[in-house]
Amino acid sequence: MTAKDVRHRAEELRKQINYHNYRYYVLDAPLIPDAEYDRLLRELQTLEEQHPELVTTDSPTQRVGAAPLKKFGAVKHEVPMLSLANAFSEQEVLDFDRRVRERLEAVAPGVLPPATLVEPFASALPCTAEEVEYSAEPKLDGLAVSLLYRDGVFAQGATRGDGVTGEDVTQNLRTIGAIPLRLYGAGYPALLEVRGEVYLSKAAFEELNAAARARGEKVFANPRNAAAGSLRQLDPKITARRPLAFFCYGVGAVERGKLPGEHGALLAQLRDWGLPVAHEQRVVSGVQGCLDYHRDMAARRSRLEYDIDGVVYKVNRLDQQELLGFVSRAPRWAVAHKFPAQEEITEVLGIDVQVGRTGALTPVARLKPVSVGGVTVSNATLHNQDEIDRLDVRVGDSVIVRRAGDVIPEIVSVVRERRPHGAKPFHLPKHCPVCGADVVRAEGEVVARCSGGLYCPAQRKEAILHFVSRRAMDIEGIGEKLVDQLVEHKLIETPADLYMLTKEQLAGLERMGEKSAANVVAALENSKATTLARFLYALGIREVGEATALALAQHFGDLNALMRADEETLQQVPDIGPVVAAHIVAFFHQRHNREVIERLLDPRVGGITWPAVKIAQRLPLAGKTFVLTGTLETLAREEAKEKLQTLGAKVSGSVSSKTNYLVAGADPGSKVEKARELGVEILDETALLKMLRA
Ligand code: 9MJ
Repeated sequence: MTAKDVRHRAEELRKQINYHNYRYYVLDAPLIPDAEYDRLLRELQTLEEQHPELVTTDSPTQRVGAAPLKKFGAVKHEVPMLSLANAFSEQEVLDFDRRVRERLEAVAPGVLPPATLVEPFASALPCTAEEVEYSAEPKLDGLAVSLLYRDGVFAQGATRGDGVTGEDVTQNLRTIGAIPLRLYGAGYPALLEVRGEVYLSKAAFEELNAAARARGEKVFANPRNAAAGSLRQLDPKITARRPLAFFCYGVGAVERGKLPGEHGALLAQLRDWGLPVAHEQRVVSGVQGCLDYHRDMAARRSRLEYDIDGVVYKVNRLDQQELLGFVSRAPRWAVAHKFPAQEEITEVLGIDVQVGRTGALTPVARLKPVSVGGVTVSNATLHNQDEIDRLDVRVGDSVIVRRAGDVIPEIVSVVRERRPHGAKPFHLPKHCPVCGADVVRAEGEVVARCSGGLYCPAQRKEAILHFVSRRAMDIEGIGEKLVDQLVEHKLIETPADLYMLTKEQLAGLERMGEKSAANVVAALENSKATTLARFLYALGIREVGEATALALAQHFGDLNALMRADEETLQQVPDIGPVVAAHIVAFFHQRHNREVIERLLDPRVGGITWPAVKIAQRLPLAGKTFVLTGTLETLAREEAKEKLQTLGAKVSGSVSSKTNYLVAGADPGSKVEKARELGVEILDETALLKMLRA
C-alpha cells in the first residue's frame, strides 16, 4: 500500500468503527458481531502501529493508554452545572407545575413573541402557560459530567464538582465506550458542551461487586459509589476495566452553531450526533402527563437495565426555561420526582445460618420489619463471614438496609453510634445447623460449607440426584420429581435407602405405574456392579469430579486406604492440592457419611461392589512430580507435560523438596542449580523419552 492508501484505509476504518459505535451505543441496534468489530479495531491498531504519524486523538484506538496522574486538574464550568430540586409527593409536583405556570404568566402574559430570546436556540412557538409541555426522563443516580467537543472532537471532560469547578477526568472519560471521541454526522456547533450522567448498569454493578467479594476485597455500597469510585481513578487503566456507561440529558456552553429550541428535540439532535440518550425519555403534556409518566416508570423500574431513583421533569421549551431562570443552584424549570426511599434503617434481631443444597452456609440477618420503598423487608442476606467482618454487623445493631429492584435486600452499613452495650461479633458456627457435621472453609475460599454431604437433610435431594446421575451410579428413571416425592414421603433419607425401595412403594407414587416402578428397581439392581472411580464420584465430595475420582481410585486402589488417608498423603495424588485434600478428609471424617457408605456396601442394603483395582492399572508415574525447564528438541513443552500426566505424573512449575525429577532441555536456567541443591534427580531429553516409552 502506498502512504496515501494507508491514510485512506485508516480514515475509512475510523469512519466504520464510529458508525458501529453509534449503532451499538445510541441506537441499541448493532449491525455486526463483536468479533467483526474487534477485527476492524485491530486492523486500525496495526496500521497506526506501523504508521504512528497517522494517529489522531479522536481515533477509536486512543481510548486507553494515558499515563496515571498525580492529581486531577480543576475545570471551571463556564455555564454552572445546576443540581435539581426534589419532589417527594404528587402534591409537590402539582405545586412545581403551578409555580411554573404562574411565573410564565407573570413574566410573559399571553403570547410570547417568537423566541429570539435564547441564542443559539431557535423557537417559533407561541407561549401560553395553560398547559406546559415537559420533557420527562428517568433519573439515574450516577455521576454528573460535562463533555466538551471542539469541532466535533472530544476535547475535555470534567465532573460536576460543586457546580462551578469540577475535576478534569478527560483521560478516564475517554475509556468509556458510550462516549464518542468524535461526534457522528455533521452540523454540530464549533463548541458544544454536553452534560450527562456516568453510571453502572445493574448487571455491571452486581458483577463488579461479586468479583470483589470473591477476591475478598471491599464491595461498593451502591452503583453511584461504584461509578464515582471508578471514574475518579488517577490511573485511567483502572477506569478502563470498569464497565461504565453514559447517557446525556442536556447541554452547557454552545458557540457558533444552532440548536433546536425544545429540550426533547435537542436530545434527539444529540442522539443523532452519536450521544446516547435514555430510551425512556419522552415529551408529555401538562402535570397529568408527568404523573402518568412517574407511575409508568415506577412500574417498569425493576425491568430497566439501570437503577433509577426517580424521574425528572423539565419544561420542554428552552425559551420558557430561560424566562424561568433559577433560584440558588437549582433551575426553576426542572424538578426530580423521587421514588420512595430504597434505603431504611432498622434493627438486627438475629442472624440465622441457612444451608443451601450444595452445603454452602449463608448467614441471613433477621430484621425488625421495615417498609423499604413500599415493600416490607424482614430479612437481608449477609453473604458470608467476610461480609459480616467487613460490615462488623452484630445482633442488636441498627443497620441501613437497601432494596434495589428485585434483588434480595442487603445491609449497606451499621450505625455504630447506636450499637447496644455488649453486642458481640458474629461468627459462623463450626457445626452445620442442620445436621451437625463439621463446617469447612477451605483456605482461600470465601464460602464455608457443611461436610455432611451424604447425610445432611439440607443437601439430601442434591446428594441423591448426583448419586443417581449418568456419570455417577447411572440409575435410570430417577429424576428430580421422583426424588422430591421420595424425600417428602420420607421413603428415603440418604442414597443408601434407595436400594431398600420396593416396587410396591414406588408404584404408589404419583406418575409411577407398575412398569416404571419395576424399571427403577431393575436399574437400581443393575447399578450395584460399578467401579471404584464411579462410586467415589457418586459420593459427591466437594471438588471431587470425575477426573479426581479416577486419580484417587488409581492411586489408592482401595476405598479403606483412601478413607484413612491424611491430607499430606492425598496431596501425593496427581492434581490434588490442599483444598481438595481438605474436603476429602473432612468428608470421610463425618461419622454419618461413613455410616451411609457402610450401608451402601452392606450386602443386606446397597450391596455395591466393584472389581479390584489391579496394581497393573495403577499409572506408572503416579505419585511422581516433574518440573520441565529449557527447550526440548523433539517434544513441545506442553506435549511432554501431557504425556507425563497421562502416565499419572504431576507436573509443577517450580522445583521444591517435593520434586522427584527435573527435566532439563537446552538453556535450562536457574532451576538446574536449585535441583542440584535439593538433590533432585535431573533428566535430559533422552532419559525422559526412555521413561515415557517404558
Ligand atoms: C439524571 N441524573 O438522570 C438531570 N438527570 O438536568 C437528568 N439529571 C439534570 N437530568 C439538569 N435526567 C441538571 C441535572
